Amino acid sequence: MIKFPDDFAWGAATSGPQSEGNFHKPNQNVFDYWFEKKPDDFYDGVGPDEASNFYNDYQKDIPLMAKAGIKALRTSIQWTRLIKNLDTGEVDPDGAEFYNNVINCLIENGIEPYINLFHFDLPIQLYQEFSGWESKHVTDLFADYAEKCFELFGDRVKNWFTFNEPKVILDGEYLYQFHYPLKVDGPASVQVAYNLNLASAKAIKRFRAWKAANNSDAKIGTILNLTPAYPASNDPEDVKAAKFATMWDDNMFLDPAVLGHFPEELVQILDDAGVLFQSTPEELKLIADNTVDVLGVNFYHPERVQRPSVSPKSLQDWMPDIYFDNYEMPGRVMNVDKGWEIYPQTLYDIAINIRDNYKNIPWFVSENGMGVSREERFMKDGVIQDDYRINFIHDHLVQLHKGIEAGSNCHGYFVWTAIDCWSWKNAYRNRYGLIRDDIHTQTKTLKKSGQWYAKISADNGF
Ligand code: BGP
Repeated sequence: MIKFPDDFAWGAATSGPQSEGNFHKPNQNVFDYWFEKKPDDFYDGVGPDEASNFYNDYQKDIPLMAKAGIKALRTSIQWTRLIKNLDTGEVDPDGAEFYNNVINCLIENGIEPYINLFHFDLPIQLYQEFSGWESKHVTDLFADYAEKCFELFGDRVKNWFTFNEPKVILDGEYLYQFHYPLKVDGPASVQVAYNLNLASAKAIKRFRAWKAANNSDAKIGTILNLTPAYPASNDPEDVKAAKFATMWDDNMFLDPAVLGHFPEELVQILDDAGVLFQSTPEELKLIADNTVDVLGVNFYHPERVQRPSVSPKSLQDWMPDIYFDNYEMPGRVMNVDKGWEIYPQTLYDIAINIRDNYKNIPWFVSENGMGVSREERFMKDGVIQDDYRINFIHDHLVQLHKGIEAGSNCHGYFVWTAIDCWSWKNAYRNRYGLIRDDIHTQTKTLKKSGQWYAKISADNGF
């Protein structure tokens, strides 16, 4: 039997914009705005308006999550729901009441709230007025909003997170056009990466001040999607390409968050290319002084990399992928629906990397899961028979356990996701939940994986 540490958190993750639905929300985020303008950009023309109706259903949904063995839920507060006036920071009383109710309901059901402050959902107004994360002013507005959250909910929330997957903001919004504003601007993506690190550090600084004044024992962290790049061969050119990909994809956020500084080699490359971010010594000190207590790691698939096929383009066209090409490893195991490789061993490699190179900081798997389309195919007697998901989670947990046995300081595993939820451009194409949501009737039922998860959570292993 594989046993996890006694205090191991068996959790699940979701986010405000993907679960709540837009009921009574005073402001629009970039996705709400984009959907209103171009609904056809979204799978089946389905937007975030209803999502999984958590806003109306949380009192039913949360006990169901408890039934699936979920003892900690990571979700996010929506900036556009909590803050009514984005210029003055005035709180919306309905928004505050909703999050108070959700947090209380989680605690009453024995579920520890893990609260994240930003899950891709920039208020559109801040994009229109200030160009969003391109602006340092927005980093101050974010810190103001974060502080409001600590004040309102900090008496009960012990685990806070500043951002979910900041790297995806670069990819989606500034490089590969899958999130609004759908720009292609490599140099801007470098500044945005820096500003997101700065925003996180500013929020952490406010948190520490709030914590000291309130005698709190809460912790704060950030959530990164780590996709360590494996080189196609031992050839130095492939190894160099993989090294750059890991620095760009992972270390640009991981190093400042945990070590307090940007990777020197990456800074040099960006400087040589003439695209280094604008920084000040005061900001760099702020980042150095405000590293995280804990790290959340989202993991879905590894990255396979080889040397770039074309020589670097002119500086005007600077894009991070001029230094590497992605490559599909022959014989790889695939999740065909998602187009993602399945390679659980990476979780072990991540565990060892954190142990050896990142101060063995406390961390947890903040997302891991399997998205499958048309899951009704697997319905039998009203229950989705998702053995593929059980196998996926099982195999990742085996590798994670190996990492813990080797001394890595991992204290939890959160499945993406609790209840099938709306996914950005993909809407409901791929389902990830331990609990099925019939979106036509908003009926929610445990899948076979939910029943299995309840057992491993109760047994603290399998
Ligand atoms: C992560 C996000 C989640 C979730 C998940 C699944 O990157 O943090 O919000 O959506 O990926 O990916 P997708 O929904 O694109 O299938």
